[in-house]
Amino acid sequence: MKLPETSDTIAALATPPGAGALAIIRISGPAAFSTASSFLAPAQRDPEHSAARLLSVKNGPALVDRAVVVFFRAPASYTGDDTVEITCHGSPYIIRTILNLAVKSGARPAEPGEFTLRAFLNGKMDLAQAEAVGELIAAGSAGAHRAAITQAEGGLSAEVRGIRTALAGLLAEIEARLDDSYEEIPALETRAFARRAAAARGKTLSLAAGFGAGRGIRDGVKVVITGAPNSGKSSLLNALLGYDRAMVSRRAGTTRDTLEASLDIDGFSILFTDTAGLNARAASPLEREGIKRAEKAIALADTIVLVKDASVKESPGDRRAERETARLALKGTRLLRVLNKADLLTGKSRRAPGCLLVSAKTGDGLPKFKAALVAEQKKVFRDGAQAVVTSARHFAALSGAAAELAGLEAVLKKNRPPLELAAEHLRGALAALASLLGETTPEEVLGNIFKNFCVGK
Ligand SMILES: Nc1nc2c(ncn2[C@@H]2O[C@H](COP(=O)(O)OP(=O)(O)OP(=O)(O)O)[C@@H](O)[C@H]2O)c(=O)[nH]1
Ligand SMILES: [Mg+2]
Repeated sequence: MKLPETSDTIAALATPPGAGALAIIRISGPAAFSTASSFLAPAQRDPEHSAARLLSVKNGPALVDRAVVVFFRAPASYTGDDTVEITCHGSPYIIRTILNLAVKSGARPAEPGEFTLRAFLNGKMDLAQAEAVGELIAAGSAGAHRAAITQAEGGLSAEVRGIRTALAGLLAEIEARLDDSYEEIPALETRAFARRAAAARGKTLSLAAGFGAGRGIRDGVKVVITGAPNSGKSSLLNALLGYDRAMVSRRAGTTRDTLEASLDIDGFSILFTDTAGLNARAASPLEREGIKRAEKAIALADTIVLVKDASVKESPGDRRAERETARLALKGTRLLRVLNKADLLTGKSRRAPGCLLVSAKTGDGLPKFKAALVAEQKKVFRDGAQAVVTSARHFAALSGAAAELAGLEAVLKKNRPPLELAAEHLRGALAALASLLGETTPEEVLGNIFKNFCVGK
């Protein structure tokens, strides 16, 4: 995808479409002031920077609206170019008229994310920060918001820059020796050098490791509830939600289709999927189809909750569910084993180390279970991380850098390490980090990032 032209003037509605009390229209680019002035009265020849003015919007002689207008002079604006923000009444007719007036006097309708793209290209923010703007708007939970605002404020970028500074220092030391044909500089202290490289790799890996939980923080943690028929999966979902979302019955094979429901637990968004019990002897085609859907859901889960009935001995169904889960789950999927129906336990209670004991009926054990569902997400924040990696692009860049650094460490272990090769690995790691910050990112990738933004941002 080609990036849009950046030297012209763009206009767009920044607030959601439809009627509202107020709407904000943004115009940005070299001709933003003259474009806006062409339909504002009194005329604003030399508008004051960042001051709000109540002005008339005129379509020829006709009054369209009275609007609050703020002029931001480059570079002190969101985009870095001259920008005008018009707060008008939120009538679709007024909005359309103002946008038409702007286009008539030379602006063009903005593409999605184009204001933020310009902010990035003008150096107002790096790419990780620009991406965080989109995430901030989309954030639907306290956790997603916290990750996004930290990244927008430059938290992730600062960590990455810290690693980069360390690597640039290492590279300078090697390059000095490569250039030193008279061998005036003492030989490289390989051990100390390798220790510093290892420290940088450690930091890179620990940032990347946050991605497992970070993706769940941003998009919601996908939790799939599975287990043998009748173990109480649907009852457990209902108990967690606090209302009767799923049908429950004494008969095995009640749930057929997968059923989704979301819940906010401690500021993290959890997307539950209740599924048909994994029944080896599924009698009807409907139940078999349900199991197929359950299997699909399991393969997409971040966390699998495997429910067993605590009131009976472990059944072949339980064992089958264990096997199927192990077979279907992707590597890295978290497995939480839950023993349900704790209220029915008698003296000879079923022992199951590593299982959470709960009762969907009485609610016993549910607080602990809920805490376990968000434990990984909570840990990321608790570890004092300044930044959480929530984007696959950032994860890939960090993993790439870490791989180069692993290569560097292998080179340094050699007897008389070849410095050219060490420098190559360092350059590779630096390039990966630069791509995260958007310094070397190809247009194609930029285009893909910004096209997912809303128009007007
Ligand atoms: N005493 C007790 N009964 C429970 C508990 N949880 C579920 N049940 C009962 O167990 C039976 C099965 O519950 P469901 O929630 O339908 O079980 P399920 O695993 O969704 O079953 P399928 O959808 O058929 O696979 C119902 O009669 C529930 O009332 C519990 O914690 N305690
Ligand atoms: Mg069910």
